[in-house]
Amino acid sequence: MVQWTDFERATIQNIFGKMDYEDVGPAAFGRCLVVYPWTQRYFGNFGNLYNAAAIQANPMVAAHGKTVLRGLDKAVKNMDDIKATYAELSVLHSEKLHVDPDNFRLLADCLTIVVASRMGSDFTADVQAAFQKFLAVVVSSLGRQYH
Ligand code: HNI
Repeated sequence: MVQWTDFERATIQNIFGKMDYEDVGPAAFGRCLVVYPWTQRYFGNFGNLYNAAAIQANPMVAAHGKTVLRGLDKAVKNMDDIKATYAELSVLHSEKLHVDPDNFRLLADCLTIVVASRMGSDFTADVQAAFQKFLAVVVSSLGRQYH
């Protein structure tokens, strides 16, 4: 079971409490599709993903970016049992969507970059440490039902 310090808890709540999902979700997911183009293979029904401009303008990308953040919201609200919270979502990504679990980390890294860019100098090393720890637990929990 993961232990969280008061600082880590407060930092995660604060980041997500202030986050503009409409901005950060599409930006992070879109960035992942651009930087790691093989992740596009799971979104064959999303229409035009031809280049970075098309990806950032694609409404399905924007909608899915927000869906991912709403998924992360569940982990924020259940920080003491992220593993159980994500059991079903892990099965979905593994058995139904067949998403390579290595990709979870790539999306998490893109999210870190977008959050850092939005927070500017407030994204201190301590804040980054808490955020990356949270995302590492998310990534590990999402990969849990793979075998
Ligand atoms: Ni992911 C659907 C959460 C990473 C491919 N994904 C979802 C849904 C949530 C979700 C929530 C909606 C489930 C439902 O409909 O019941 N995904 C998350 C989270 C992460 C993540 C929290 C990591 C931080 N997903 C990824 C990655 C990929 C991915 C890295 C592929 C590269 N996800 C999918 C696909 C779907 C999906 C594909 C179905 C999309 C659709 O609309 O059909």
